[in-house]
Amino acid sequence: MHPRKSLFGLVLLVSAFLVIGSTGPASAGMGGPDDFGYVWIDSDEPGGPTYNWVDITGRGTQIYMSDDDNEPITMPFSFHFYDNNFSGEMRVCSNGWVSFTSTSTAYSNYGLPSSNAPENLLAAFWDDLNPSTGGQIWWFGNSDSLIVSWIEVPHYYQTGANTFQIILTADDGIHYQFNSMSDPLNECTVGIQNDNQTIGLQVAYDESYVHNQLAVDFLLPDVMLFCDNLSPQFCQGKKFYFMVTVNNRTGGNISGILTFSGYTAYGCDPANLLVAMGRNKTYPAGTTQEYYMLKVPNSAAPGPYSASIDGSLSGSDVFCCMNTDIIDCVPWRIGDNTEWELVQADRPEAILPTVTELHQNYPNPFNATTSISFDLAEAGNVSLNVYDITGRLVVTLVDGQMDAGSHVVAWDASNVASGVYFYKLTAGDYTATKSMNLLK
Ligand SMILES: [Ca+2]
Ligand SMILES: [Ca+2]
Repeated sequence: MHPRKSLFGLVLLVSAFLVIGSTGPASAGMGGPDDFGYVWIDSDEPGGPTYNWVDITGRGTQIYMSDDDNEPITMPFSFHFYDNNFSGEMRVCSNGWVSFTSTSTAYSNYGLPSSNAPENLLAAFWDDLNPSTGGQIWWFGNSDSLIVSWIEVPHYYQTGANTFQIILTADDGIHYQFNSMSDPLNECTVGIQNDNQTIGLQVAYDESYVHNQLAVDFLLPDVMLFCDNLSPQFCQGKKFYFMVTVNNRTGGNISGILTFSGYTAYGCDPANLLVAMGRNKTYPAGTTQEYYMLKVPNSAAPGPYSASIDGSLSGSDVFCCMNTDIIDCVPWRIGDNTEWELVQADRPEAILPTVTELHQNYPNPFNATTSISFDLAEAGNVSLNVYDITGRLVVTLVDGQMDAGSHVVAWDASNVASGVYFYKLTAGDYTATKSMNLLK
């Protein structure tokens, strides 16, 4: 199962995260994602980075630092980190961290994320270090990489000697390497944090993790899914708008089945699942944005609800969750909508389906709710009926005028027996019938 998170309140909501590999608790050598999508993996983990110390002493520039000092260095390339693209100057703090912006000299380390920790933070070994009593700090930059190395820098209380480095690469790679480290090793923070100090990825905080000849990489996976709730609340019988953003960095198309779900509580907890509608999706390389509307049935009681998008795109599991409220809107237009329905929303440049087509229901077999999707090339009178194996009409799901576009209708079959059922779409001259299997 995907971890589920309840992240936001009632106003404009943004939530995204992506899960790669194991989705259970982080093992010792990998972790994340954070709420932006960064994950980390170390050289002790299969598939992790290789430790390969880069010696820049004598090749780069020494930074002469006092205790609790912060000095600028020059970035040789721009660097994308969380929501920002940084260039120009960045900052080095003597206490084992760098930042794209912070001139703090913080020596007391915190877990991440934290409003007490510097913003835009890359903390390799954030602890109270003191280069005024020993060791050296160097930096080096070229078109490929920017490296900051602490060489035999002791703790504040003049014990030990710590040699480690932070390497940023021009392709937005983040690497920490630990060459030779000294006790105490369980009083530091290792991790990263974003600009407003609300999202961070903690590798270690005041625990024994760092050891000699260790490398840690931070990665932003190739496929990310974001969902943005565009409606602060939705009304019974009305529409709930949201935007889906897919960031595909694979260089090619990605495909999979995404399931759009609604829940009867905050947090997108599967235990509160109300309706789920699967859609086959393909996204090209780059960023794709789609607008959707979820039509809420008149019967939905006011209260907290959530919606999610869940699935796998070319092997990468994706998930995002939106919380919202259903409220009793005034005036309430009775009859506006009686079923949950997912529609890819109109945009001025929206491309409507060129053919009318009935799709296979999803899931199938099912117990006891399934979704039937169909495309309408033009607006018109539409009926969608469900029949049992003897041809008897079981239920009419749609009977009336519908807009052109893609439509999804849910059927709750909890009141009928297991068996094969047929659903028939009639739209203008188009008719099609498909079968589905109810298994209780
Ligand atoms: Ca210090
Ligand atoms: Ca400490």
